[in-house]
Amino acid sequence: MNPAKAESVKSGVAAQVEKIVGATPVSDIHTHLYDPAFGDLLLWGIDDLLVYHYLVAEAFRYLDMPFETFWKLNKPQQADLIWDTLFLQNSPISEACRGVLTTLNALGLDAKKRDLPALRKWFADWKVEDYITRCLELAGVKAVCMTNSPFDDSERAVWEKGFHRDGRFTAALRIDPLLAAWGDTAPMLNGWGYAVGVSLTEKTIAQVRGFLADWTEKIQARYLMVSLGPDFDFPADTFAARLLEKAVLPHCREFGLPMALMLGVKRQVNPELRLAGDGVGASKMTALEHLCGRFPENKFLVTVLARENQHELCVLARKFRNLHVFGCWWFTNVPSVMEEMTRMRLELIGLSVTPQHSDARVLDQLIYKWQHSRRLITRVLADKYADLIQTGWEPREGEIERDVKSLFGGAFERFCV
Ligand code: RAT
Ligand code: ZN
Repeated sequence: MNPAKAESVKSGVAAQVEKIVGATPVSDIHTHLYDPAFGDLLLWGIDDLLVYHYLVAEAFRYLDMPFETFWKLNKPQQADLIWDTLFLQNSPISEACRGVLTTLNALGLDAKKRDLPALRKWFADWKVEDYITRCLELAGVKAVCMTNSPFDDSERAVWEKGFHRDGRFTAALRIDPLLAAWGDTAPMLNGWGYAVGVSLTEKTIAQVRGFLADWTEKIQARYLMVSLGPDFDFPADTFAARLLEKAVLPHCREFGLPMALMLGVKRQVNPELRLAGDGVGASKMTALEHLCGRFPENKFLVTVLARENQHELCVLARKFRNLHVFGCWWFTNVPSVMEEMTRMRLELIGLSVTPQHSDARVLDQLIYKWQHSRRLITRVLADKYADLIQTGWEPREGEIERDVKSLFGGAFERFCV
């Protein structure tokens, strides 16, 4: 192909990629959103957008008030303070601040007036059912997977009572306390009728499996999930490693479900920040190597928090087909790191990856998380196709559509079956 022709094919393909990425609905495989039947647990609206823990952490970069004073404020007061600190006293440059503005803009609101009371008034007129549909539409999201913890009292009560499911919200069974704090969790299981002891006898393991089976069925879990700290190792003589091996992975095999491992979170580095107080540390990727190698019948959905673990994760995915890499999680969900990760993943494992999940905690965040991600994925994909065009290969429109569908949920679905 002569250079002029190549350039024109590249720009044609770039336009197609932009159109297709914009129009392809995504299945958001990890969020902290809830089916509307959970009532107030589903967060939405301007105050919840502003008190998002990503913004709380950023506001304390500037505030000098004691943490306790902040936590004593009610939600609108906290939101006022964050708005003032991060949007008025300083320009809202960070990714989480920018996200609020992207969201408001997409909703047709004029944030540059800097009129928080007017924004509040606009949100107050919405009914949650309509607002869910509006946000999903604007975000181009067809389904969201919740994070469902039987260890959360308010959430458990709703499941136990039973409710009519909204088909757009699927479930994932989150089991952090089981693996990370067995000493505290065993008495809870006892209280719920599962006769476990602290030591992991056969009987206790059977009871833990009974608990997992009951909750998997109750919530119709699509997968199980846990976040683990940088110190997690496997094999190891720890409750986490032994429970994973003896109870959780056999359960996943029995039910044909993947196990999601979210690796590298250092919980409560600064407890005074509460939910905003977690940090990051590099994980031992050999633990994952051993898990994938020792349990070929298990499927592992994996995201890692530390930037320095990303390359090793991609290389492991080249070795183990029971490993599916997903998402730019939390501190990696910023354009500079996401760009690097997305390029690296496509270069090392092609389209057999789910490049992003939203991790939205507030419904409206779906809008910005997916607008920002789509923009970045468009750029990276168009670049990758341009490299192919340089070789004389020409991607066809139907092929681009197929590829984008894979990235937006298709590859995940195929991995799960
Ligand atoms: O990104 C977040 O909102 C974090 O607080 C975590 O919830 C993390 O995503 C997790 O699932 O542990
Ligand atoms: Zn999360």
